[in-house]
Amino acid sequence: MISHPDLSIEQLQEGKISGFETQIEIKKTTCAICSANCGIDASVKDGVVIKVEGTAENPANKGTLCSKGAANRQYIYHEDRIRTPLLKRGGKNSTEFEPISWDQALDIISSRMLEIKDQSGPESVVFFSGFPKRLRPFLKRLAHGFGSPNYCTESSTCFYATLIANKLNYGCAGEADIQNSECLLVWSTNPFHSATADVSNLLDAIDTGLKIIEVGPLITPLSSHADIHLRIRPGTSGALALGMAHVIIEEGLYDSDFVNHWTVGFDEYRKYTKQFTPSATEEITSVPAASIIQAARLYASSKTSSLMSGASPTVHHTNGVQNHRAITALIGLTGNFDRKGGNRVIPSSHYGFNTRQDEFEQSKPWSEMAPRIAQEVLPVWSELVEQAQAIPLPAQIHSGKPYPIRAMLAFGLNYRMWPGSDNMKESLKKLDFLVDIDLFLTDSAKLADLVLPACTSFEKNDLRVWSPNYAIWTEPVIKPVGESRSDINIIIDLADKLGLDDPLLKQGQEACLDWIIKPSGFTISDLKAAPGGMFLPEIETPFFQYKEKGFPTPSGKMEFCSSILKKAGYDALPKYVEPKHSPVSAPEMALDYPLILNTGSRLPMFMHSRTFRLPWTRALRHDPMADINPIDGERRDIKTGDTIKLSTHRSSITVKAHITQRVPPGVVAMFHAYPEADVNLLIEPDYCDPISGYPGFKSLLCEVTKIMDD
Ligand SMILES: Nc1nc2c(c(=O)[nH]1)N[C@H]1C(S)=C(S)[C@@H](COP(=O)(O)OP(=O)(O)OC[C@H]3O[C@@H](n4cnc5c(=O)[nH]c(N)nc54)[C@H](O)[C@@H]3O)O[C@H]1N2
Ligand SMILES: Nc1nc2c(c(=O)[nH]1)N[C@H]1C(S)=C(S)[C@@H](COP(=O)(O)OP(=O)(O)OC[C@H]3O[C@@H](n4cnc5c(=O)[nH]c(N)nc54)[C@H](O)[C@@H]3O)O[C@H]1N2
Ligand code: SF4
Ligand SMILES: [Mo]
Repeated sequence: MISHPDLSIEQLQEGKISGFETQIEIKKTTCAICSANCGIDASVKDGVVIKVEGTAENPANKGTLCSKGAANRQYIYHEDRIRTPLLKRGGKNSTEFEPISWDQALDIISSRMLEIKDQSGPESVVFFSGFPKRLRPFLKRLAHGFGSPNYCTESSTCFYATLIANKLNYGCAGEADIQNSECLLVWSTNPFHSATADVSNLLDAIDTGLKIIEVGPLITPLSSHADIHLRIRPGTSGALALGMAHVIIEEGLYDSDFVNHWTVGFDEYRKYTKQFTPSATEEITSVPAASIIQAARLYASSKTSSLMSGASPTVHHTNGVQNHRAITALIGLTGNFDRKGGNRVIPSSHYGFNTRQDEFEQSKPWSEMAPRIAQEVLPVWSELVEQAQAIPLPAQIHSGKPYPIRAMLAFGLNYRMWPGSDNMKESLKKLDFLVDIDLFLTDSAKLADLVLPACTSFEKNDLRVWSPNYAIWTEPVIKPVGESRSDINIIIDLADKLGLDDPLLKQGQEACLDWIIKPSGFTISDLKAAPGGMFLPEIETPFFQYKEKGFPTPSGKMEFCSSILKKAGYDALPKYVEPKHSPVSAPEMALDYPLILNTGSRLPMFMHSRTFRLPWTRALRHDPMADINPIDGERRDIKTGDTIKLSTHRSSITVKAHITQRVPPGVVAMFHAYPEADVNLLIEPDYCDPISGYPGFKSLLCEVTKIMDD
């Protein structure tokens, strides 16, 4: 059949148009460069992806792709892709590898892991997942089956600290019900850069009258749509939230019915907020008092208001959990918890609906395993998060206390994720056995004794569900590059080699997923019938669930004063303390390092460490650049493009200057994970929040100086 009679074969080929004439076939898959997992139409010819486009019928990305997604072919076929298992030759410091077979590799891994388990206990082996998400339930099950409590992930810097804050306040988290809201308080998240697929819905809601209050030091694409933008000094969110609460309480704008019936600790909280007058709050946060009052009134007196915050910017501070508690306390204070147009409670899992994921992954109770890494020093983390905290991992590797950590099986390890990344790198060299499974031979993979090749989303099966009810099961659209394999299949094969008697894992990925999603009422077979994805029956989640069941906190109510924090010896109220290193808390240090360093605010073309190597995305911002306000640039005679030294009291890196109003005066912003200018070298390994263990990536002290060309 001729599909395009008006075009010549040359034209069809040049346009990479699918059809009989060109032998180009469109196959459905997803992009896994970030967690949005946009639907992709991959044009495949002779087993090679020759073009990628967004899937039009996918309700999440609606046919669009971002700059990173458009560069997927450079990602899949990059020369750094690992093509076979690799065994290190010539000792720890060597970077020479020899290709070996999968059988040899899995034999070596299982025998070394079992030997170390025998000698030092299963807890001495760590199971780690970096940014990759979908393998996690399988990896945790493998860790617990092996007997190790030390399954940990990149979530040691992402999302869980906000979850902890929400659990302390409410026992659970509530998502912004934007479509039904009159006012949206966007507290430090920039979806235009970090979640591009979500932006069209947000813009639609703004078009139909949604009021926006944006909180954040940086100017973002949202700022031009915002009714109010509070350009806060980094690390002072807690004070701003308490200041808004002060206005709301003093002006009687709070929901007294909710507060009286459903909260504990309100009197202490009310008393505490008294000191956060608008002018005192301005003094701390740099936000004008009048704007604080205006924002508090708009948020509290709109008929419905919701709060949207990011997974990390409010908690990448040494005072992060308490800051985030203060922010989300505003939801309860104004009666916007679990109501239409407020913040609603929806089932949480990697799959977006009710599943048996928890049962699947926690295959052994904590009481039957050794304590997790840093369990004693982070009791609240250990009580509220069902995995180990990875940030203190290098400290335990170095000290061997309370027990030695000797081996690590890591999927997607990037030592530049850790504050004091050189310290993490050194600790990895001390391990007796390190395995890294990655797509690319990264600087971290080069430290491993054995490296295994993982494959991309284009080369494997995957289950993905977009909230609230669109799901896809993908088949591989091309053969795996080289001998690479899917992470989940690697885990399943390893479980077998390790002799784990796990009847579920033995049945393979599909059977495991079917077991996990059983409560949803659909199966993988159902999804196979719809290659581009399908709508599932929408689950009605009722509002005001707490009125039936109470809050899942120790008191059964929302806790302005947290009983869990009190028991663990922390402040029960969401008390504001300065970041450990700020111009206020460390004036001596600020003499030499007067600027505030804010690291890792997202740039649209970079995804942590992953897309620097892609020519298209790298070309959009070739050099590592620090954003500096014109006032600070002028004072130091620094112009855009100048080579500068960005320093903290710990270390310094060389970058280019980018003079921009995007950052307020006194603040320097720098993206993280650049291989040649790693900003995490500038941060102390223990510069962390005492409750969550999260690093203070977004508020510390620095200086920039021009490097004179010879
Ligand atoms: N392109 C791209 N997208 C990504 C990622 C990526 O690396 N690249 N990473 C993904 C991941 S893992 C995450 S966690 C999300 C994060 O994505 P977002 O939640 O959007 O977080 P950021 O971009 O770090 O910061 C958003 C805003 O927070 C504000 N902010 C920064 N510091 C402070 C502060 O100290 N106080 C206050 N109140 N506000 C502050 C700034 O104004 C900034 O614009 O992005 C995800 N999406
Ligand atoms: N200074 C500073 N540091 C930060 C942050 C910050 O804002 N500032 N943000 C923090 C946050 S929020 C996060 S989430 C972390 C991100 O933490 P990282 O884990 O460092 O994230 P990535 O660099 O995206 O991915 C890690 C590795 O996973 C590999 N990988 C990708 N896909 C796959 C796959 O399917 N399988 C396997 N096996 N490997 C894969 C990649 O190639 C890469 O080498 O960084 C944190 N670090
Ligand atoms: S937002 Fe971009 S990188 Fe993320 S999944 Fe979509 S296309 Fe891929
Ligand atoms: Mo993150």
